[in-house]
Amino acid sequence: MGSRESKPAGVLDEAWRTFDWRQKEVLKERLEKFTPSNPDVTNIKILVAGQIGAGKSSFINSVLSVFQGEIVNEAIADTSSSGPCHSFTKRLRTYRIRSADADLPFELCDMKGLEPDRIPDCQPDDIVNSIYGHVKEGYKFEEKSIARDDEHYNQNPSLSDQAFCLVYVIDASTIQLAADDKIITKKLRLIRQTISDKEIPQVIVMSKVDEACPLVKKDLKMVYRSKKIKEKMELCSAKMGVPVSYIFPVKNYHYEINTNEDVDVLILKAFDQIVRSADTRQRHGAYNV
Ligand SMILES: Nc1nc2c(ncn2[C@@H]2O[C@H](COP(=O)(O)OP(=O)(O)O)[C@@H](O)[C@H]2O)c(=O)[nH]1
Ligand SMILES: [Mg+2]
Repeated sequence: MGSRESKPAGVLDEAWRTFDWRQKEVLKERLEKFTPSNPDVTNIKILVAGQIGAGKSSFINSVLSVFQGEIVNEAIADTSSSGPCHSFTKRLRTYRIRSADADLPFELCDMKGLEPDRIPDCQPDDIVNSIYGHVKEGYKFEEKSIARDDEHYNQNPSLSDQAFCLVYVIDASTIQLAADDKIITKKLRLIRQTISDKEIPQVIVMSKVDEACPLVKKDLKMVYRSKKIKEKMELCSAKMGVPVSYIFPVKNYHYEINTNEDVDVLILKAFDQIVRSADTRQRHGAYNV
């Protein structure tokens, strides 16, 4: 009361991150024209990790959708078609990003199996092996990690086989202020310890911002003015040890039948940062493993 316009509770006066909602075409075009700066590289591989249900498949679908200009459900179709009897079947799946008329030099790998207590489940070793490029597409993760004589074991991974950005998808609607540490499972911690000397960039995609804040659900543009989202980002940063500038809030496509400008631009902004981080790391050469 008293103010000219009543502002709903939880809305900050100023956006906590400056964001140009009209940059979609600029970002999209830049990514469509992108070529890896290391001439020995044909594509940039990005690993997408996170707990089951966090929104990994939806994020991959959303990136695919933005570039296709229509809703794509490749990654989700894969999970649902495996059916309940095969829900433990976890294969390494890679998704190639395509624009209207060409394949783009980006590959997204859906890393399944970071569920904290599920057995059989893939091993941290296998995820590390996937980062280093030792695991070939289609490999089925088992309880024990990949053997060196397995037909899917790649002895001599090229730069394009190795992943140069690790993306964690974290569900904004379930991050708690309480001292529960579930978002970093023991496995994730182990993986991070193992690769800590490799300087692999890490980007966090904070999904489901619509579910986390009703203001954002009503209007996605409120994402950078929502107090709740700001707090969740800070919490996420503290828990994961990743600077807030490497955390990107998104709403994934999950039930829509058409793409939408606001959803697209947030997805593109996250993806642009992922690609640029990966490219910078890749310029320094392969992991020596
Ligand atoms: N409201 C909302 N739901 C989402 C979002 N992203 C994913 N979901 C839903 O969350 C559930 C799990 O998503 P999924 O991509 O399969 O997670 P995954 O197990 O990490 O691959 C699905 O029911 C999705 O429809 C989002 O940004 N907003
Ligand atoms: Mg999935």
